[in-house]
Amino acid sequence: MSLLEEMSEWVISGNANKVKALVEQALAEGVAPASIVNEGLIPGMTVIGAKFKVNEVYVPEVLIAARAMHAGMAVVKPLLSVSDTKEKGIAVIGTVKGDLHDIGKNLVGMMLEGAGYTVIDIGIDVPPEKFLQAVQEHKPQIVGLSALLTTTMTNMKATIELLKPYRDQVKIMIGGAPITPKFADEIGADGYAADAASAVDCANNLLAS
Ligand code: B12
Repeated sequence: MSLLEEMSEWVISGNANKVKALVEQALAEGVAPASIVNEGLIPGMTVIGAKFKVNEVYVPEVLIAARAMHAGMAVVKPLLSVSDTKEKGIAVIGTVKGDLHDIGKNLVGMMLEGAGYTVIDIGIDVPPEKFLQAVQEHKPQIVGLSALLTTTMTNMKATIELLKPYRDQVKIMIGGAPITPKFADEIGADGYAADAASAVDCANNLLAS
């Protein structure tokens, strides 16, 4: 098994120390930082995403794998030039106003990051105006809105309405336990995904469309 394949395996099994050590070893052996990310770290998260989608692994395993990936990223990130990674685009994500649930949103962020997106997480209880501000500041291609409460779902609609002037530049995807594809349609979102791995597919599809 090559060093990069071994790195992927340790991401999958969530061993942050091993991943960090292998990244350091790879750098010492002259492996390009971009190869470490694109051929070592991201493939590991991709496997975890696929397994999560079919219930072969669950939330804790995804969180542990993401932590291992981050341990490797922390070493290699300062050495990457912007053009080095297979940058997919910028995604701004947040949980809508009134809603404090962030476990699902964080998973979505990690999976997007694992898939090569630059993720700007603007947190929980985010009012529509703050999403607007983030769109103006970061110029993302994707905005992801999360809501876990039936009472806060309506704030997704308010956010989408406020982002109307930017709809030709940004695709909006939504998710959270109470969200349905029908609701996404009704409020004019571009996409919906039921879980974090599907969120990556959704973002990729939206950017390809
Ligand atoms: C953990 C939890 C909490 C924690 C949150 C901790 C945290 N840091 O997030 C705490 C204790 C703080 C909490 C508080 C409350 N909670 Co709560 N909570 C839950 C619980 C048990 C799990 C949610 C969770 O994390 N699931 C795991 C993650 C991985 O799943 P997920 O969030 O659905 O996310 C996945 C997908 O939905 C999707 N996704 C999520 N976001 C996005 C975004 C995008 C863009 C995309 C594409 C996809 C996507 O991908 C994710 C990963 O696969 C749920 C029950 C449940 N089964 O959902 C109740 C639940 C959501 N809570 C509920 C309630 C009522 C509350 C409170 C009002 C309780 C109270 N009386 O105080 C408060 C509200 C606080 C607030 N203002 O937000 C209700 C909501 C009922 C409703 N229909 O509105 C639920 C359903 C429990 C219940 N059966 O009554 N809660």
